[in-house]
Amino acid sequence: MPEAKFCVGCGHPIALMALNKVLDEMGLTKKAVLGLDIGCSLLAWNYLPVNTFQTHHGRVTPTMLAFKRARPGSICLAYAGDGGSYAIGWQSLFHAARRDEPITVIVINNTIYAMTGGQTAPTTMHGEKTPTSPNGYPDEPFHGPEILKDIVKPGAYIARTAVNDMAQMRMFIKKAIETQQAGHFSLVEFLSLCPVNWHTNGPDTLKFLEENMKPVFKVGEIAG
Ligand SMILES: Cc1ncc(C[n+]2csc(CCOP(=O)(O)OP(=O)(O)O)c2C)c(N)n1
Ligand code: SF4
Repeated sequence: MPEAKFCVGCGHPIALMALNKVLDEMGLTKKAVLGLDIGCSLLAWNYLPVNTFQTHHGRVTPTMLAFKRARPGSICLAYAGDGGSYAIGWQSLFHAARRDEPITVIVINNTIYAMTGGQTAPTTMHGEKTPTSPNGYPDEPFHGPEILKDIVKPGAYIARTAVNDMAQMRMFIKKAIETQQAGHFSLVEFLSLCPVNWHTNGPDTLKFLEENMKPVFKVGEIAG
């Protein structure tokens, strides 16, 4: 396993390890293609023993659905941050979900644009302080999975989990991949950790996830 490029305490590698475990258990490691968006997700390029494909910011969903059309037997995973998914990439993600494209989208929600220094994202919570909301973000956050629930077709699967619940992460990822195998769209959002931009120590990082994020972003199965 190559040396991790993620910061100490980051949530990305935890989500990726859960994904790796599920792919291994399902015997799909060789069939999987992990598409990476721009942002800290790109640090996964050589992290798992799966083929990866680097895309432009916000364009991982259309790229991976094109890959799926070209290679229907592959397991196509579009892996992106909340900024890449719900801001610049939202139009592509929304229409892929509406058309029931058989791919699996993985969204890492750390409530900010982490790679560029912690600026506000669509998921930034009311009152949250960031470099671009120093007095606290005045708006409400965007709930991508809940919006998609209303436009997906029967058979699609949408869920939200958190990186401090390994059993739930693995269960939801497995169901999402099975959904893709059955020919439908799936998305799992992961509530993640970014101690570097949150400026939190270990205990406070988990506290932010449990006490600030989980009451705002409810974990569980949302569609399917
Ligand atoms: C078209 C384009 N606009 C802006 C950027 C600059 N940029 C690089 S990473 C990033 C933020 C990524 O945030 P997010 O998608 O939430 O992922 P995270 O880093 O938090 O995992 C931005 C805006 C870019 N690379 N390309
Ligand atoms: S900046 Fe945040 S999201 Fe990016 S690698 Fe570091 S801890 Fe992880």
